[in-house]
Amino acid sequence: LGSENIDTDIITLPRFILESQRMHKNAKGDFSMVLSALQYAFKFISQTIRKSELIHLIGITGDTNSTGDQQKKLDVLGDEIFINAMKTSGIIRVVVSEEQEHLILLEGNEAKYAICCDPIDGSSNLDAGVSVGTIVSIFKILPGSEGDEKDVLRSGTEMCGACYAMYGASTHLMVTMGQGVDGFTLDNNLGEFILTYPNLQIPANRAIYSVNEGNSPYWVESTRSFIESLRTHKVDPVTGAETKAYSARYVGSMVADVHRTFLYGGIFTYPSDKYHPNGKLRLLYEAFPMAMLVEQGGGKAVDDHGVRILDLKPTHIHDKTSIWIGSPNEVDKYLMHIGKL
Ligand code: AHM
Ligand code: MG
Repeated sequence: LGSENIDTDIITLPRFILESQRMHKNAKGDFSMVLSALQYAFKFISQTIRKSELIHLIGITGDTNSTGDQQKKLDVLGDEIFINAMKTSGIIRVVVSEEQEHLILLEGNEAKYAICCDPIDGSSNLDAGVSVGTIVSIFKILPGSEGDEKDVLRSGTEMCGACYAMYGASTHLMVTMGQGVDGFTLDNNLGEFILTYPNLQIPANRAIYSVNEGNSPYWVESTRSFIESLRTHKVDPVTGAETKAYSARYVGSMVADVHRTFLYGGIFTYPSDKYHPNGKLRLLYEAFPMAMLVEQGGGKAVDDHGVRILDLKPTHIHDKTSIWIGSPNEVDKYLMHIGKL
């Protein structure tokens, strides 16, 4: 590239945060401090994952986490990096992490925000170098609270923001503060996230479905028949018009599968089945943040019964839910199939 091709007026995440803050007259800059701590965590985890093989961090530790999964060394490290980064904010008092059985109170910080996170989601893919990510939901601490479970055991509609970072060929960061979704790409040389997807909108339709089809013998009938209908080549009996069967795509990292769905359209699901009666994904730090981001981008997210994900309310910090998420028209097809539309 000649120097004349270099864009010298890029929007970095700090600039974006400052400009958004100026547009909101009452903003005190608190949310900026939260985002700044988060982006530091994402950069640190991104760097650590990229050099993991070289510094022998792949492989299992032998311990299990709160939900019984085997922990990877990188899971442990990602969790540590994340929690320490939240301490630097000064205003995040509560942290819920997939890797910690109990909620963490950051006593030295003011009781203003609560963060729920999956520090490294999709970690079964790590040793193969396949994309993983960090998923985060953000709540404001309730008035009068010094920080405890009731600050996060709330409906998804009460979140004030959500984001995920995906550590793929590049590191992407998708953020919502409740007014649309903006996407950033990490420039490793500058060490900054650069605005690359302003006001991201999910395509309204796309013939792609994403599910672990290996679980199909254990699905309930409505899930089985719906996925079957997507796989069917259809011919209109009157017009003869043909509709091709959907394509299947499944990475096995929720962040990567939802990110692709966000950019290309389609539907991603982890439904309930015989062995996962409430699905597999966690409400507070997997389903909620992804549902808020996708809704803010014009998409939809519901559970097996057609209930809007953001209207659910956890009773325990590690609760799970089934989820159907993606393009509005694709999720509507599922809702029609189960008679909820
Ligand atoms: P993890 O948080 O332990 O990594 O598990 C969550 C992951 C999701 O990223 C992904 O959608 C799902 O598990 C894949 O599960 P499966 O291997 O059963 O298809
Ligand atoms: Mg996870």
